[in-house]
Amino acid sequence: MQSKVKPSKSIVLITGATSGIGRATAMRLAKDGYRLIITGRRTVILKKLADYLESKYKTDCLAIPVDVRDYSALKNAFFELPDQWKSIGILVNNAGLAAGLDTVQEGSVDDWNQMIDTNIKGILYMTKIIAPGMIERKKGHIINIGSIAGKEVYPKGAVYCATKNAVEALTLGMRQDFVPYGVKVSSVCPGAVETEFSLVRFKGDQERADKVYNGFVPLDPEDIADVIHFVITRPGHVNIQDVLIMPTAQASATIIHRQ
Ligand code: NDP
Ligand code: 8X3
Repeated sequence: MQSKVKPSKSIVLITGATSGIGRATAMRLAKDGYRLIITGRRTVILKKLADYLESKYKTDCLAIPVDVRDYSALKNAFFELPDQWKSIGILVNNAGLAAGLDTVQEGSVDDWNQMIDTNIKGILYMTKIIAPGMIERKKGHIINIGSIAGKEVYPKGAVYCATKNAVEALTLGMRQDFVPYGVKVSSVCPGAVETEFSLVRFKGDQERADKVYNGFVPLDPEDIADVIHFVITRPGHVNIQDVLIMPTAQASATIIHRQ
């Protein structure tokens, strides 16, 4: 039976913590005393963040540089965790990206593979590795970062939107699979958040990335971190299934009121 008591602070594993939403979530949760495992591919940035969080918030933080597309590397990293880090209570499947903005007829196969492998398979790999421990302990919470792009499809975004639609389906499927074990599953789905997202999408073209956020106030990654914090701090009997968070100036994937 689930408890009505607020959950105690468990170990939180955040993928893609070197930037944006993942980084802000690590900061928010470290401030609240959670022990963190943070991942990402950029080793130096990741380790710097872990050191910063440990010194500023006096909490334990383990940095694991790894690519979520590499299932063997993930298994090596997470099956060999030191004992004190094994009981992961919360998994935030955040690592993800859009690569390019193109029609299907003009899109790049490499971009498609990168998005599909990171945004879909990355979530599956991480969950397959981490969920069994939660199921065994009959306690845990998986938060998948979806998007408005998982609820709508916009021009030139077919493949990115398909991956985020897949995140919606995976969240619902995991919910069905894990419900007998008391493991919660939630999705947190933002509209436009100003992070490195557009810089990555446009492959380093800063001018093009800046234009995405021109003339309106986008969400900050901290806005999403606050929501994730809310979602994971509900009492045992409450599962927030899905949250859609938009900038006030954004009414849909394509309707943004710019001044
Ligand atoms: P950022 O580009 O700022 O951050 C993305 C993070 O994902 C980085 O830490 C990056 O780390 C990590 N990452 C990317 N690819 C991999 C990989 N193969 N293996 C491991 N880590 C990886 O973008 P956001 O913070 O905006 O994006 C976070 C999530 O939010 C994504 O899933 C995105 O789709 C989603 N989202 C973003 C929105 C926005 O408007 N910004 C809106 C809706 C959803 P590193 O490069 O070090 O590996
Ligand atoms: C990111 C938001 O609208 O750029 O998922 O696809 S959008």
